[in-house]
Amino acid sequence: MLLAIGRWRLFGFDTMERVGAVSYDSATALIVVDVQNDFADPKGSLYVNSGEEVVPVINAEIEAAKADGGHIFYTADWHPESTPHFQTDGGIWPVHCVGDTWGAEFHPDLVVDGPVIRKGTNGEDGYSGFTMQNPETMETIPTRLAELLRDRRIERIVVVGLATDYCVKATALDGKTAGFNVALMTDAVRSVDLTPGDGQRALADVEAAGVVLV
Ligand code: VGL
Ligand code: ZN
Repeated sequence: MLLAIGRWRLFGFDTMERVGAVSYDSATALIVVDVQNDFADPKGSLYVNSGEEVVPVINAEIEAAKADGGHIFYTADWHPESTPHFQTDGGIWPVHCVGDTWGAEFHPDLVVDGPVIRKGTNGEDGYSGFTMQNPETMETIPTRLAELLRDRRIERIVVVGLATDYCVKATALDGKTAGFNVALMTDAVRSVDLTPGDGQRALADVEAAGVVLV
């Protein structure tokens, strides 16, 4: 296990450290990545093993963030019916999170209370909550997330959700690139594991990039 308990000081919480846990304040945001039915419900088309287990863990973080004046943002995978992201159009994924369908809805038990950033509404592709790619030109297009965070003077982000090896990883890495301090809660993520070990490798990759594992 890649649990890094007690390393929170690295993340810039010198005065409010809680060992192995996150403290929130007005400069800190929880980023809840893609906790949607297609990933988090066993009936979902791209069900992430044990995906539903993150919901109560994330709800507890949402309550902690709210209690301490932190911010909460949500991302949602939001695809058109046809996209190069899907196997049906040459991609690698089963059809999932098609906009305005049950699969794209947040898990019914997730507490949703904050801005939602939908990725791919204009047919863009990509995993990160911060950036998307135009599938034809491969041009990188920012989402609204970095701007919304900077508008609120947020310096630190805590990334949780689905899936560790795709959207969680990409969001954490892009958060670092955008200049935020980034933490990832390892008990609040689950992985697709197309190849066994992908989730663990993703955690090692983000840690190597300076993301603090909590
Ligand atoms: C994701 C695969 C395809 C994710 C999205 O949210 O991690 N994974 N689309
Ligand atoms: Zn997707």
